[in-house]
Amino acid sequence: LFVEKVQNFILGVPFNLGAAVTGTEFAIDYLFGEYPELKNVIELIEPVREDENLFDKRLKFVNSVISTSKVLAERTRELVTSGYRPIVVGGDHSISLGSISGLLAEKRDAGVIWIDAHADMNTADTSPSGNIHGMVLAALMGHGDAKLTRLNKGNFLDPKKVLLFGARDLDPGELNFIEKYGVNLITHDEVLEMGLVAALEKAKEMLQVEELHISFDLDSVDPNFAPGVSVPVNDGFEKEEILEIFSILFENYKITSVDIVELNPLTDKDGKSVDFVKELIDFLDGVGR
Ligand code: EXY
Ligand code: MN
Ligand code: MN
Ligand code: MN
Repeated sequence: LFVEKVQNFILGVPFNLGAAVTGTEFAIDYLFGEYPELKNVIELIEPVREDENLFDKRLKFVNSVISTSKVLAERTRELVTSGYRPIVVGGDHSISLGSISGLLAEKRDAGVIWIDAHADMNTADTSPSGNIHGMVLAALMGHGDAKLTRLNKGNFLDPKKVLLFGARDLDPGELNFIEKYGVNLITHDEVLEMGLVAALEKAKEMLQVEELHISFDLDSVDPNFAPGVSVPVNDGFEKEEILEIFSILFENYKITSVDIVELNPLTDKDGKSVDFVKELIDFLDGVGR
């Protein structure tokens, strides 16, 4: 059986305005500084700074978030159409509005596994911060402010094709959303109870799709092992567990695309986080052939 060999194509998106804290805009420079060889393999998507004259505290930097995601969506779609597997390295999690919108334009039935301490499922009405990186998954499912939801032109994610994996800090509005729309959820506590392999078996039962996008937020890792993130939460996965999760997902699904987001150089210690991002890129490079 000829197995289609998908070639990875890495995009770097130095962006922080979805997080409204500084740091993730320097993540790609940080990565290049530690690993200069990556300069030859990562194509940059430059952030687009828009006038935020009507600065909306409920949707911080929404114009820049949308404009940057539009550029990323077009490039992601081009790469998927040309048979590549885009690996999108951020930058804060709001950029997934671009990567996943671009994917869905081409692969309408793809599912999404959201490996994250958070759900990123707030709307402008429920968000405690107004930071759009905490709203992006709700928007991709068609919920929230029209400025965010209209980007993927009605190609909304079906909640049944979304799985939150490893969540350990959910807001009340997000819990309501998960209940109301039937979003699949396996919390970090459940993973601890069941064990990782059993949890991934459950994930396979919940997420009945052929093609899968992995949206990996570095804050899903325990901050002791990856402190370099914008919104750290105690406890979390070990780095080896993340590699095991990726391995099993590649066995169980056709992985169309991957996000690796929220690397923040300003909070990293001894290069722990940037080293893990490199380890993950090397893993993907091996499996992508
Ligand atoms: N749930 C909180 C909020 O909506 O502001 C924190 C979100 C953090 C988002 C990071 C990217 O995962
Ligand atoms: Mn996130
Ligand atoms: Mn997070
Ligand atoms: Mn743990």
